[in-house]
Amino acid sequence: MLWEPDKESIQEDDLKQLQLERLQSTLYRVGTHVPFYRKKFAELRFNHDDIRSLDDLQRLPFTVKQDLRDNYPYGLFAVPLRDVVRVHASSGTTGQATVVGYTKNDIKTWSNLVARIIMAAGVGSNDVIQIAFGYGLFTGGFGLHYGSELIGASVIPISSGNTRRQIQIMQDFKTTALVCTPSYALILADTMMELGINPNGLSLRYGLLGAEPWSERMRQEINQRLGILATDNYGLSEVIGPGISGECLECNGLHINEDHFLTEVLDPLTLEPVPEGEIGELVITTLTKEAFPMIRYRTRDLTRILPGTCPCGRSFKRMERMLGRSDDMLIVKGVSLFPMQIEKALLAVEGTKPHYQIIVEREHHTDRVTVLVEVTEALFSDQMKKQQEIVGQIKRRLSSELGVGIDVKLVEEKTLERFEGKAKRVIDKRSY
Ligand code: DLL
Repeated sequence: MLWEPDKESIQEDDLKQLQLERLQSTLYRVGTHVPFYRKKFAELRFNHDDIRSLDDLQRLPFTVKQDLRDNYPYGLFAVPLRDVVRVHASSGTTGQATVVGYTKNDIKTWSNLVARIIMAAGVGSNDVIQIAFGYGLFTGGFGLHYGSELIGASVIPISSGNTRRQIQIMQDFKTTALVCTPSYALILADTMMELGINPNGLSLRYGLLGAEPWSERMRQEINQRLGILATDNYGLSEVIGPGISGECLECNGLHINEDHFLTEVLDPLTLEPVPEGEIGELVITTLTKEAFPMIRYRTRDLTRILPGTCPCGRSFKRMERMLGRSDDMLIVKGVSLFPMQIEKALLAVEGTKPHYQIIVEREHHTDRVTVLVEVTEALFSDQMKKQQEIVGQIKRRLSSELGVGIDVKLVEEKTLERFEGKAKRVIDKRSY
């Protein structure tokens, strides 16, 4: 089902025209109301009227996270604070927090976009949606909440944490759709097992998972263990929060809400567009936001645009599930690799669990990577020989897929840290 069928199946020419008009008005808005952009445009001798085609986008400056920090808290807002009805912020774990704002219209737009994502994931007005994302400055809880209410579903705003209570509520309130991070979905599955609760006895049917990278193998495990159909959805607070892109039931890439966001995939080093279909950094320009428009925001997230059309009827192009962030890229003996590639290789070996940690250390100017991975109880208590065999298998797979040697250690189930929000996979012990 499509939430806005006309808009979600728009023809390419109409979409391009709409994007151009919306881009022109966004540029007018920021050029007039945001000193940061006014200054940048003046430096480039750029006037918002200069945009004649979407290709002219490449003349525009980039916006990066540091620009948000430098303009903390409200410097990049394009409306006076009296028109702002909501503020969210990023946690600031890697630096100063960044603040974003929404007008009444922005909240409407946002709810609508999230409603599209929810419907694309198979969920509708008859569903009971349990939102286990944090409510607060993080955009996950409120973003999914407003979209869920808009489609007329019954919403349980339980927020994150308290896993046993989550399960109790799931049983009592007959939750049909779960909203959380993929890693938290696995914590729920583990806890159900500990409590002797069979997920098939619950009413759960769908999982709308996002906010962190995960692999196809992890999806299969979640689907199988919780008896659900899990889909991926993507977003970031600087751009709007959730609602930028999401998978339909084909589970083959995330449809981008292209009538509201212009996307580019660029080489993170040269900042030139990568050839069609190749992996690069996603750069997003908002087309309809009022309070906090973003021009060419460098997400640092790496993906590629998938070729072809989707049988679901949506005409919006699809991005592949995120490979990781360019900041998370590890360089080991000159080879660049991403945590997601490691996850893929690990989970392809029988007996491994989707709980792992990547430890990076620096020895004699070279990065050394050790992967700790949980394995099934049976395997862990098995003979040394069997364990060595598995380690060998994983190492061979990592080395053939990544082209570099990585140390592997098997650990007992439930020994690695669990996360109620986004999982932290990489522990970087390098001192620069
Ligand atoms: O995580 C927004 C969100 C909430 C998306 C709920 C989906 C569901 P931030 O906290 O600003 O916003 O973090 C954004 O998280 O740049 C990605 O690196 C990562 N991320 C978000 N969704 C996905 C995903 C929210 N589906 C950052 N796959 C982004 C991989 C994701 N990474």
